[in-house]
Amino acid sequence: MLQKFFFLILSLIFITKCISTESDLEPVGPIPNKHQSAWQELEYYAFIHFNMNTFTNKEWGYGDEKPSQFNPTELDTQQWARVVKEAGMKGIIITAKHHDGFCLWPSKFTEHSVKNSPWKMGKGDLIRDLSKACKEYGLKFGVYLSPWDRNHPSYGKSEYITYFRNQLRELLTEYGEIFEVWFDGANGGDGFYGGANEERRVDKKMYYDWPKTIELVRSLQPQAVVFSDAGPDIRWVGNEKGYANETTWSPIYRDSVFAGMPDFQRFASGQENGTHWVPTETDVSIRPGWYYHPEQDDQVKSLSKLVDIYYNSVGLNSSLLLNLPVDNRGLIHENEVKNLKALADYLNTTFSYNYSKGQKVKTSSTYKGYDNSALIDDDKKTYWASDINDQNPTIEIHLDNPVRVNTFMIQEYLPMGQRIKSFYFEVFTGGNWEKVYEGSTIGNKRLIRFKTQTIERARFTVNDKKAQIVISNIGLYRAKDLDY
Ligand code: FUL
Repeated sequence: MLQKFFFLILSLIFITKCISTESDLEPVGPIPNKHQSAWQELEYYAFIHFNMNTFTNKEWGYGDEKPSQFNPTELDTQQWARVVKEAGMKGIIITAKHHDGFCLWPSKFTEHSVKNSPWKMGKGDLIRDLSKACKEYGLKFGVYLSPWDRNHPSYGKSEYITYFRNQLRELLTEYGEIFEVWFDGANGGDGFYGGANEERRVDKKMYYDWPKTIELVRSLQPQAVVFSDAGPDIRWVGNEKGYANETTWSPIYRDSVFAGMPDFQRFASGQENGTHWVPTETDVSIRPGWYYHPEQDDQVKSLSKLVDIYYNSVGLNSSLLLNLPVDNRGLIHENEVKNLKALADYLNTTFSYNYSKGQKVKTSSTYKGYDNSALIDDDKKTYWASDINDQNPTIEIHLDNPVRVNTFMIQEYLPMGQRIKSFYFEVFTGGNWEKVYEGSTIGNKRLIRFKTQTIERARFTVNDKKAQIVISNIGLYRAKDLDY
């Protein structure tokens, strides 16, 4: 009898232990490392394409340009930093060297640089000026270094890789902290190549020996995230139009992809069961070209287009790298300044007031102590989790008084992995629930737009998920109506 009793007690202890370890909240799939997490907070930052092409009015220089052609007369990196800061962007990535090989810093390893240009009588260093301006304005600073070099005589041979890494070392050791290193997937083709004037194709997967170059970045700037089509830290969104995919998984089977691979687009959505955390970055230019062309002065993207891009990048689990083609005076053009400011005002007005704050939030379940008050505390580090057995978790906002809104925001708590596979969103108005949106993934941030209306409640429901959901924040906003 006593034996049976002991056996029962032991079994009970064993079962309770199993349940409690099984039910502890654990990440699902890959998660961001600390540098990726810091990058994820930036959301919106500037690309600046300014280099030899600005003066030759081209998009891709052949590599035979003369340093004497680089001659900005009013170059002012302080103006760039000020405009970017006032636009609400968090940093700048500059084309230190584009495909034509001209360097914006006086590299020791080539004569094809600012040191042989009339600008500042060859004494200038644009990378230094810009890194200082960024520091002064509290902006992050990043570099684009084109792997393809249509000027260099050794491009295509192993000597060029040494040259490329020497340049990278200069950029990563002489200009302070770098937040992102940007490697373009476009490489190999015809060019000047020191006078050879020929076509040089490279094996995009093998030629650059990327793992070694990435090791170099890690050793010199461990906090920097490395962008290329395929990562390792951040991947390309798959187009240059400013639009992430409706389904955007941050995980990807990273080791099966490489920069410049011809069919990269098929990875644009990421993979639900990917093995590595490699979130997307959406790069798009504010004008049709990446570089400044005077004939495009009246083609700066409008406020409504920029808003649309913002919602479809930042609001679709991506970040927005918006390119500003600095003009041939060396300034961000007035037309850009105007539209960037309009976007900043629009976003500030929209997101400065969260209508769900201080309201009643009801959730279909709550896991352990992860209380749903965390959803409206505007703190990304606190979160609510649904119960393991809750198949279709819901979050409902009950408003004290009806409000006129048109935007819903929701964020998954990324240190627990990306979990939501599909959802829908409803509003309660005039005594009925109305479904206003159906979607798939969430990730860092999902912004949902719907017709401006007065609502009494709002409800987010999960259709399908990888595991119990873990959400850090939600929000309800009213954006000014625009014509799209
Ligand atoms: C592309 C380049 O070829 C363009 O010139 C531009 O720099 C863009 C950001 O990436 O692949």
